[in-house]
Amino acid sequence: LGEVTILTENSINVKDPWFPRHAKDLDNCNHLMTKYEPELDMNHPGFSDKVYRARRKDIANIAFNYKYGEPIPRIQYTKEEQETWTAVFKTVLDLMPKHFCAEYQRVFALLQKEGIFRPDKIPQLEEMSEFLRRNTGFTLRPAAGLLTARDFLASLAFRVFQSTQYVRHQTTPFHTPEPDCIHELLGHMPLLADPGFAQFSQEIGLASLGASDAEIEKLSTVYWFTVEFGLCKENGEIKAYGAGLLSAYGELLHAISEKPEHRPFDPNVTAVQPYQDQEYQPIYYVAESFEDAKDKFRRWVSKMSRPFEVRYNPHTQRVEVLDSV
Ligand code: NLE
Ligand code: FE2
Repeated sequence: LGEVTILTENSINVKDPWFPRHAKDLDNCNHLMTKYEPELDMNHPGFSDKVYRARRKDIANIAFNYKYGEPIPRIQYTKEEQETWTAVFKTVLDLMPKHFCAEYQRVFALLQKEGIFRPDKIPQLEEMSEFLRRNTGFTLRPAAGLLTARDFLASLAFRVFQSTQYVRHQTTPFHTPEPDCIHELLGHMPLLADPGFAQFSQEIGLASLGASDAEIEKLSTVYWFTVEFGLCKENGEIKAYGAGLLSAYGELLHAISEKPEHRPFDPNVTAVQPYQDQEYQPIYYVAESFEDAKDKFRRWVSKMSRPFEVRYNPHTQRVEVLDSV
């Protein structure tokens, strides 16, 4: 008989789990969830659109072939794709002054000033990656679609954000259940250039390295109710900071209306709140501020069961594993 390895019920070697130790190892962290693929999901607006499906395949191949350190290939977006961008961009301009958090608005103005955010042109991931690097050290990698939570969260530990590069189907400009580059660019990118938010994102990522499947589930639930659908207070008013709200105008208006429930963000409670990703959320969690969310998150994460601690070294882009705690 061969060697005996100790496995948890989820096939993770608890003594010595594999996880990426260097940003280069993210070349192996691109496992996809298949539930939203236009090829497989009959309800996808692109299911019966052959041209759209072929386009998605071509763009997905860029992500499959991508290797650490390479520039992200540019995409020639079509006229239809640019029009979809323009439509969403205009709704952001309308809603932003009243409903988006201040940190978002600050970076948005900077992106406009640098000519990266314009109503008539989808930004290239490479230029956005360069912008983020200059602001918080975050960089982008192209992703072919919705990744597994484990792979996606791991990349955040290295201040790497895995971003899709295709555009949602033109028949559904104002809401899509799956990520697309409009959601990534208008929803996620401005806040990834904010230092406090970037750090919060990285801390979720660091907590996920070598975590059990049950813990990954909790971390991705916290991620869902904060980074994707979070609300926060600002001078007594409720503002949106979750990317899934900033890029989808229907859901944003729903989130700040009287219809859904607003609960205070508390990782102990939020982490076990079931969620669905097909329709608008019935519950949103409201943070006092990013600082407060970070503090609460740190206190909660320190109670996780992982038998070691990790630290990111930005000089080497390596995660160092510290001795058992
Ligand atoms: N519903 C968002 C949008 O339409 O932009 C995307 C959410 C991805 C988790
Ligand atoms: Fe997202």
